[in-house]
Amino acid sequence: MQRKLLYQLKALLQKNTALYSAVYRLVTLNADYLRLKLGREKYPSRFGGLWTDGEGFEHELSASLRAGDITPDEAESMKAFRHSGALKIEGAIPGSLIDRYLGELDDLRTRENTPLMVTSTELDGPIQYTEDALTRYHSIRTVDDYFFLDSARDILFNPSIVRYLELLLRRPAKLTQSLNFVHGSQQGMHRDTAFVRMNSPMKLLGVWIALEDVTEGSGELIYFPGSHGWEDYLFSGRFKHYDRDRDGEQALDDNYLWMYRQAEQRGVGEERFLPRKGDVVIWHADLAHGGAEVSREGATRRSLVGHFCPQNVRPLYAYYKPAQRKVYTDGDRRYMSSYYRD
Ligand SMILES: O=C(O)CCC(=O)C(=O)O
Repeated sequence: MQRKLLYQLKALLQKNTALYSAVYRLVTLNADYLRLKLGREKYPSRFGGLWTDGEGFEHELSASLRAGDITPDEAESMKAFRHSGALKIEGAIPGSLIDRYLGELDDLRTRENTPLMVTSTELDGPIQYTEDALTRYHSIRTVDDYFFLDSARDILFNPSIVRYLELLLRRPAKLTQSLNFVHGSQQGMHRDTAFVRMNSPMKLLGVWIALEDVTEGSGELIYFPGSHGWEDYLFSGRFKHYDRDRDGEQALDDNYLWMYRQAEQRGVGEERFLPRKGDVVIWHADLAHGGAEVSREGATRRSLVGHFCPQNVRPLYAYYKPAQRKVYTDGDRRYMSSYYRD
């Protein structure tokens, strides 16, 4: 009921973009983001960024090295991330943990009345997991299985991942969503800032974990290196995130074509991620990425993606689905979900 009212109010406000924008800013206000917007820290994007994007990067990195807060190897990784928008960690997750997770996930999926939900670009909203759904819909993914499975949390909060998340975010990280794929997503090139919406849009990181060796033709992850540094793409001339009701379907195609035009103009080619089981890539909120075409029919590409933000940032679903605002804890791990609650 509360949600229906919120949606009606939103639809009404969206008729006036300037008014909607003002109300949106007020409702989703984030102190950290406000500080960024007031310009005390300088970033290429008008929506702020991570410290690795900032003007003071070299200076801050040297200070961290001097203070012993970061190792020389980690400092090199920060430089690589600033440059390319991606950071790879080889062999981060033990195979035995992945096998335990896949086994537990299978048990949960096949349980009568499984609580697990799946989403697809072809569906309007989440539906209950069925084996049939996994092959019937395009880009199907099981969402937020960490809500039920310790093993999923053990993977997503693996110490090597958490260390890099916290180096990049400079705060404890909060998990807000996960996607488990059996097959390649074949998702078009996009920036997460368009769809994984936060009240500080650039304070977001994607973590992609290979659950098996990934081979060419299986719909491998592709990305445009350095695209996190390209200019902002504005939906409805103002917003960093996409909203179907506000921006319309055409905006998605325009955004997709813009990405390829940018790459062409800048002479940037697609990079393919062909990891071994247990390898991880962490990407920047604005890195253009997607899933390549599956050219070998039936090939699997088992993977798990997590989207993280710092603890002082909120995903937008906390506003339009207030019942999903709760932050859960498991030791020092923090997570939320837009699909499930206790
Ligand atoms: O795994 C993929 O193919 C793409 C995943 C993705 O785009 C995302 O999680 O943002």
